[in-house]
Amino acid sequence: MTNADIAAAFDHVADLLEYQGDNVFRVRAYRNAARTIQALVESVASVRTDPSRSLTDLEGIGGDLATKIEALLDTGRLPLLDQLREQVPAAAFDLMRVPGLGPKKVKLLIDALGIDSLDALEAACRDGRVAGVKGFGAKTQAAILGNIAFAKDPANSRLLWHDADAIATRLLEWMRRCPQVRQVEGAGSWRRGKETIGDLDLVVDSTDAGAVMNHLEHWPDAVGVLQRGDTKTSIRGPQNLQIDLRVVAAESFGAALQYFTGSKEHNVRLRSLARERGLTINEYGVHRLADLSGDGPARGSGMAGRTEAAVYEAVGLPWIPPELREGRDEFDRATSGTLPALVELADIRGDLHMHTTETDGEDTLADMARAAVERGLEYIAITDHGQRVTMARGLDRRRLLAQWDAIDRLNESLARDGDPPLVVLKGIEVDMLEKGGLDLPDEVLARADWVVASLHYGQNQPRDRITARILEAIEHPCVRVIGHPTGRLINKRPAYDVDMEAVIEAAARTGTFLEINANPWRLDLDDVHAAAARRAGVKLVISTDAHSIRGLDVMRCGVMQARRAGLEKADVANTRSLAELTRLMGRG
Ligand code: DGT
Ligand code: CA
Ligand code: CA
Ligand code: ZN
Repeated sequence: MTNADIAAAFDHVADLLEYQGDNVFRVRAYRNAARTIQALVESVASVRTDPSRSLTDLEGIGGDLATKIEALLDTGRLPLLDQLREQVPAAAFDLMRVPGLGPKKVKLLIDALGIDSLDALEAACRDGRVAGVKGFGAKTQAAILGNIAFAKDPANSRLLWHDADAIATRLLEWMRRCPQVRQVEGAGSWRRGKETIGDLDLVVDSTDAGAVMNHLEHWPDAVGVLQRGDTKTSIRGPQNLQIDLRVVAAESFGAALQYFTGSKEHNVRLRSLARERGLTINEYGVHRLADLSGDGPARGSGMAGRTEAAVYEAVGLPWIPPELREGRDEFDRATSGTLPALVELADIRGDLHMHTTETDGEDTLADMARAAVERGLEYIAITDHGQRVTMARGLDRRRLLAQWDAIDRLNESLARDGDPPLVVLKGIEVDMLEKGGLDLPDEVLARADWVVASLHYGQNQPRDRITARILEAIEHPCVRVIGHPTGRLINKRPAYDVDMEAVIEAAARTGTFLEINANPWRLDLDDVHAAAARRAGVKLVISTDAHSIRGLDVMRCGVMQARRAGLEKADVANTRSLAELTRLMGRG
């Protein structure tokens, strides 16, 4: 049982309790516990076995939940979950995977129409029965139909990069402990930093494939062996992730790493470039076509293969960063010598979107500031929600001004002994209202250091309405950045319908920034849109949208998405010092 498995079990309990109409506090306790465990860096099992610690030290874990975690660790089962599964119709869980259908709505549908599967729900939408259920209507029915397609698409069941990365990091550490492993690297979509991962690919340099494959199969987190050959094996790891391992000789390691990093589209282009030069590339190396016998290239007999750089060099190219290997414009840029120097985590100097306990954050203003100092940030903006977000106790004028007073005092105390280690900007995340306009008055926004405008409500409106709302915010003189501009949640909710070309054009014209939200579920703008924004001259801001201290640590996910977009340091506004950023905002 990994942290993710335990978190999933608690989330499942929360869903089923909510379905049954159980006490909201009990439901919330399970959800909070799931969140805590999901975000924990160390494994719950190691906290439990550490004699100096207790599971109940973890935020939101009391005695009862600790007992349940122990049961899960010991037996892999949770009796409460088994009971609930018997009480709640099996289809309920499938139906809850449809974006926008929470436990309560699912119960209404099951009770009213006897729906017993996703297909049955789809049929009930098509013949208009859903629209007749109390609380639903024709519009909701149409939205559900669209979202069923989303839930059924296998593209929406891939693992988040952030989750796969946690697994990859542990696995690489384990593999490096194998004496027969000379080099090991992760490849595939994980290395390219794609936002979701289908399976994890590892390439190992060793002369003893058998020993290496045995070592992998004995990884404590391995769940089972899927198939095994002479030099490759596939196992199932945590969270149902498939792991593919290939073992090659040292002279082929670079070629194999290049090949299995992909993407397929990139490799196809690379091979056709090679052919134009009378060469051929495969996972063993680069060969001259003229040298080939009828049997194809002999393993390891090629002209390059030991390193990736040598493989690219053999076709007259510089080494191309994995994040760019999607078969887009990377070959044009490589041949013309204009490959970008990609932005790095270390370039980031500030974080301009985060929440506190004043709204839906878990940590206080002072705690967030302290955590930012610990992470070496030079400035942060506190951007709690505006009043429209009632679910998060959004700030009205009075509470916002009180928070800004608190920020003034905090900055004074940070600066008391000379140069402040951190400057806290007085910010706000305003909501773009359904009917247009923002949820706080202009005279208040004019006093902010930093305004993020986001669209959280009315996401089902038609394209022209959504676009008009966002354009209006972009034109607003106080709005500095558009937060998570498409609103998508990976695997959970599709983007709203927006004319991104118009948004980018307006952002470029007005000097408004666009956000790359670093939350692993969002990563919005995505790589393609962020690249388009850069081409149009828009500056991006990479922000964590942290709702807790540990939420600050997802910055690297946002930087990865920015790298996939080909962004350089200069394209990202929060790589600048605060003084430079202020100038860039046209306020210096
Ligand atoms: P994923 O696992 O769906 O997230 O995506 P990838 O890119 O990791 O794909 P995967 O695991 O199927 O294969 C890893 C890399 O190996 C892929 O990016 C390119 C290379 N590769 C695998 N199969 C083929 C193939 O049939 N043709 C070519 N050209 N390359 C392949
Ligand atoms: Ca893969
Ligand atoms: Ca694979
Ligand atoms: Zn936010």
